[in-house]
Amino acid sequence: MLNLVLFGPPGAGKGTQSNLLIDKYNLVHLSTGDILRGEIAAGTALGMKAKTLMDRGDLVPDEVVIGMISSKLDNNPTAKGFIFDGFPRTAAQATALDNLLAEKGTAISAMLSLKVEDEELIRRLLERGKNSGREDDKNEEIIANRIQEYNNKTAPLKEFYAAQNKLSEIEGIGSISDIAEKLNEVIDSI
Ligand code: B4P
Repeated sequence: MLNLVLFGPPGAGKGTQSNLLIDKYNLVHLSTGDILRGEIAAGTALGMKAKTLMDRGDLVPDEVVIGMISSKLDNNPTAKGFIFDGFPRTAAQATALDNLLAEKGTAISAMLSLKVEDEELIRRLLERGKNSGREDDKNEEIIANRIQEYNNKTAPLKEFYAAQNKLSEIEGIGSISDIAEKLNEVIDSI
């Protein structure tokens, strides 16, 4: 199986690049952000609880997102592989993911980490916020909180995957197709 973690700060292009990779490599896309926004749109209890946190730019509790990923893995028994987009975001999530995949006799193949400077992240997210309807894209203070959550809780996961020899860092500034090409090169070398 080919199991990829697409990693990077908010607005780095994880969702954008995942959409290109799923077609090329025939993988199942698991975006915890998209799954949570689906719960909000459906008005579930989980969605309502997550909305307050997401609108502030805070992370949703580990047990919630780990449970969501666990059931998505169970629901896709014949997948050729997965792209984890926006997951894991904490050390507890990374350990849980390793355990869930080990139970299925597989593992993460690589972490692809997109590097983008803060000013460009803020520019992209405010631009998206003009049309996305996402509360967390609308104001700079909330975007700054998302970047801080990333730096405090998520960025250290690079070390977790580097220790397993699975980390590749890719420049995330440039055209979407140029970045996709660089990701393809790394994946083809796995
Ligand atoms: P996510 O949905 O994961 O969103 P993201 O970090 O905003 O986005 P991404 O990096 O995918 O950006 P995109 O490609 O869209 O998270 C949202 C919230 O959900 C979190 O804050 C948290 O509250 C919660 N959550 C999700 N997962 C969680 C977890 N595991 N644990 C706890 N909480 C969790 O790109 C952004 C914009 O840039 C787009 O408009 C795109 O068009 C543009 N863009 C992309 N590439 C570009 C390029 N090369 N050049 C110019 N623009 C580009």
